[in-house]
Parts: sequence; structure tokens; C-alpha cells
Amino acid sequence: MKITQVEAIPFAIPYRKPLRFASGEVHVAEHVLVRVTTDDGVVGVAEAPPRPFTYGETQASIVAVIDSIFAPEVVGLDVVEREQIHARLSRTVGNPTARSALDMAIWDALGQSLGYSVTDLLGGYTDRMRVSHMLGFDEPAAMVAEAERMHDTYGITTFKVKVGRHPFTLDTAVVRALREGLGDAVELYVDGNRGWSASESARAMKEMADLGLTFAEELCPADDVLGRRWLVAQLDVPFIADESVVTPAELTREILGGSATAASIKTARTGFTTSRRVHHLAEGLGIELVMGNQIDGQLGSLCSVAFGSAFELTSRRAGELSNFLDMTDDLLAEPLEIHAGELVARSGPGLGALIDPDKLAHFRQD
Ligand code: MUC
Ligand code: MG
Repeated sequence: MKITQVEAIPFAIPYRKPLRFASGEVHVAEHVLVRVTTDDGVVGVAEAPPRPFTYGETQASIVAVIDSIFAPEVVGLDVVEREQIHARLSRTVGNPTARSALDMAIWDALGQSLGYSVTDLLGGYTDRMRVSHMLGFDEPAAMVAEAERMHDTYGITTFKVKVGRHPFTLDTAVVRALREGLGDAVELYVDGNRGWSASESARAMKEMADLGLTFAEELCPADDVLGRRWLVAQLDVPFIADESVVTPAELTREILGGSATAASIKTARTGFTTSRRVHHLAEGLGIELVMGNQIDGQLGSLCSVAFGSAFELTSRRAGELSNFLDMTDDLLAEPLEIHAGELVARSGPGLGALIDPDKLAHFRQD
């Protein structure tokens, strides 16, 4: 089960409509497919979504760091040597989605070699998650119509609403329209991607106090250290740290410092190995977790549901698993399907992800 080859293949698939949020927008999924081959003939896969506005990576930088630094570190190691692989990949700072895609492709290969699903290897708590859909910036009527379509077509009843615009009333009007349009049975929470100041966030949350929000996420920057503590202390809903907690140490600092009271796990940025560390830490700290979406394609969403369904804590809340629905196509031979508001993790072996060779040939950029 020794790793013989690592490939980083850039590909691009357009979105039907761009996703807009406070820190950027995405029109085309310019991702990188990572493929790991072992000497027993197994091929593990995962995808890396570059988010330059969040982590500084680009499609080209992901390919470069994998080809020039990460691949030479892991070729020759056995896929069971996960802590050795983790230690070697951790020698390079930054590059979270490149490192994570390689980590997850290795877990996929491990699962295939052993004949178990990744979910069972990680924890095997359940095989599915409820789905939360993320709504990007638009006019209130368009965002309500999209939420209604997601509800009626896929049975989705949890929505994360992107906020962080100026004036904040643009966003509070949307959340109010969603609550009025969809009723009290749906769950709503907001994600500011650091777009507001602490005081704007406080005013916006006061204005939405009657709307029954479940969470608030990353409304203002974690670097506004005292302002954020002041905000979090006055909220009566958990405040989710997302892009401010890429490592377990950052999560510890944010929670102990009073700058967050919950966290998002994104397998796109912490893979399976570090996501597991974040999960165990969160359990010890006694905070809630939400499986987040790094605007993943189907392969990335499959990785999220594989991890999220492995543990009780991550499967308790709906996971953000549906934004691949906005892509015009994908690489998976067998598409993911959301039914009755749920996405099922594949029974494996590994991730159960088969790449369609014709689609890869069509969308690859190299
Ligand atoms: C999220 O939860 O913030 C939007 C930008 C990004 O980096 O991730 C997404 C979703
Ligand atoms: Mg977020």
C-alpha cells in the first residue's frame, strides 16, 4: 500500500450563476483534482478548491506546492502511516486546501485498500447528514425564490444566508423576507465573511432578534480582537468561527479568548486528519460544530459528508453540502443526489468516488 505517484490536475467547470459573499465571488470552479496511486493498484482522489481571498492559494499555487513539495514528501510512504504523512505535510505552512486534498486522497486509497468506507474508518456514527443550503447575495425576492426551490425540489429546510453588505439593512431585509416567506419551520443562520465591523454586526443582530436565527458566523474579523469579544459576549446565539480557525490551535485561541462559541469544519481546508483533531478538540471544549462548505464540487461535498456522518457531533447539525447544485457539470461518474433534505455518504470502499474519464479530459486545464 505504498504511494507510488501523486498527480495534481487543474480543471475548470463554470457555475450556472455566480455565488457572491462579503469576501469575494466565484463564477467558475477552478479546482485541482488530486490523485494518489499506490503499488497495489489503488487510486485515491480528492479535490482542492482555491480560495485566494480566504487562504491565499490559487489553482497554480496548489499544483506547484503539490508537485514540488508535497508529492516528494509522501511518495514511498505506506497509506497507513497517516501521522508520518501528516507530520511531513505540516512542515510547510499555509497551503491548507492543497495539503487537505492530498490527505483526503490518501484516506480514499487507504479505505479502498482495506475495503472500508472512509466514514467507517473515521468513526462510522451514521451514513448521512441533513443538508443546509448556502444562499449568496441577491435581491430578497430572488433569495426567497432560490430557498423555496431548494425546499420544494430537495426537501432542504436549513439555510445559511450570506450577509456582510453595506448598509447592513440590505441583508437584514433578506433574512426577514426569508423568515416571512418560508415560515418558522425552517432554520436560518447568517455568515458575514468578516464584512461588518463589530458594532455593525451588533446592530444588525439586534434588528434580526425576532427572526429566530440559529447561529451567526464570522460577522466581523477575528483580528478586531476586543471588538469581536465584545460582540460575541452580547449574542444569544452561538457565534461560529470559520475562516479564523484553520488550525486546532487557532480554534483553541478563539474559543478561550471569547471570540467565538462554535466552529465550522471544512474538510477542504483541514482534510480528514486535521478535521478529526478539530472535532476531538471541539468535543473537549464543549462547543457546537457545523460542517461548512468551501464552495466544493461534488467530490469535495462527498468528502464533507463522509467526515460529517462519521461523528455524532458533526452529524447533529445540517451540513453545508449543496452548492455543487449550482455547477453546470462535475467530474463524478455517479452524481450526488440530495433526497428529502439529506445527503448519504457512500458505502465505499474509500470515498466511493469514480471520476468520469471523459469529463476529466473535457474539463482539465493542463
Ligand atoms: C463560507 O462559509 O464562508 C464562502 C467563502 C469561503 O471561503 O467559503 C465560503 C463559505
Ligand atoms: Mg463561513
